[in-house]
Amino acid sequence: MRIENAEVIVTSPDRNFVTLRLTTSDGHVGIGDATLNGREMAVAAYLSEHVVPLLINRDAHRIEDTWQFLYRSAYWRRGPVTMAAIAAVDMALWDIKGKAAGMPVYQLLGGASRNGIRAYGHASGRDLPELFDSIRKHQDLGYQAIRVQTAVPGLKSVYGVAAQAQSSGKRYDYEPAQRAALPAEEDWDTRAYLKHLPTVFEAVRSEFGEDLPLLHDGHHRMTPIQAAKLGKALEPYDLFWLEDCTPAENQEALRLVRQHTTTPLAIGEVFNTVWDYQTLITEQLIDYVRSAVTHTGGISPMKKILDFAAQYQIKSGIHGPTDISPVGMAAALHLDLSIHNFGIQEYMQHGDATNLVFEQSFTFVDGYLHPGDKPGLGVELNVDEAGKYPYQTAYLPYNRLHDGTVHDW
Ligand code: EZ4
Ligand code: CO
Repeated sequence: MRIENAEVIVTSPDRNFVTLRLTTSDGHVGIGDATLNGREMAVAAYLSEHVVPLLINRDAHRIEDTWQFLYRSAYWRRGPVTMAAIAAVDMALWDIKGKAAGMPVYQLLGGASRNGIRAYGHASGRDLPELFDSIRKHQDLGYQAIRVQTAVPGLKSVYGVAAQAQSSGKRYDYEPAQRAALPAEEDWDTRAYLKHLPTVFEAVRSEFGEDLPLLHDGHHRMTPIQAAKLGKALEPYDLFWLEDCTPAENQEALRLVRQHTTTPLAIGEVFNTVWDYQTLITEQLIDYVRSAVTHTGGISPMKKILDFAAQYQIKSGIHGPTDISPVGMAAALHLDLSIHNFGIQEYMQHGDATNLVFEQSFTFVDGYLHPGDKPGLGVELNVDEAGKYPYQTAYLPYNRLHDGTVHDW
């Protein structure tokens, strides 16, 4: 089974997506997600200029060999652009293998280890009534675990809070990079945030009770000692996890955080290889691995990272914002269903236009996702529909402190 054709398709239904589409000599079509939010065209060029020519005539069954070839033959290793490009190839080859075998990918990974995949959704609000309303809306959609993000008094706009105004006047859902020629500037004040956030969790617990699993994302904005302080302050509210509390490049930072708090820690959405987790996993400094399959080289290396993590009782919390396409989401779901150390899956729902471009067979019922039983990944790209939405320049926002210093967003 030879790879006969490889195409890179960039489409922008609700936001930009990069998809690799492979066709084999016997007519199987496989797709993989290569979307890197705000840097999409770099991955598209990496694929079309440097990877596509290497794929033609390769044996489509040799997933591991192709992965090692693309990783090692480039000489230059790691990095989000490279690893997203390799991820797309890996996913597309798993999709093809599943179709050739007549099995969903999770069966090829060892079969189901559970009946369904518990997902968490993103609730947010500028004030408590808006936040409570958002939590209730997510519960109505079936979510049984909820991430809580709120505005901070004195700050104009903060990551994770929906319905803030953006320059175009359109609703800004914080998550798609904004379609504009330049990135939006937001403001930040860690002291104000640390003071405010525990009061929000106090209010949410008294409104919704002690049973609802709650999560929070610090989005890399704290120093280790600030993160330690927040982890301690949130202990009474029994979080499922505190995510990305410090900039993730410095693994040693988590030692200090860990010494001070029993709030479970999740990290890694900006990571792209197992090496980014080496200290975190072997020293048991985290509880959940946050990588996206799309940004970590695909299903093959992600399974290895999660198997490594399992030896240390660390579980999965695979990244699933809307900048992961439905293809990358399906890849995550096949892994989630098959591995033993599944923790939780992030699931933000895509918009209607995206759902027409990517025909999906995964389901979300009563808070639980399932990848479905179609052979392969179970997502098909509608090329005609994709063609209606050309790429649009879009950037993620960035932060400045009150004195004008650039800060982590
Ligand atoms: O900001 O994926 O946990 N989810 C997140 C996401 C990230 C986006 C950046 O592209 O932190 O919302
Ligand atoms: Co996050």
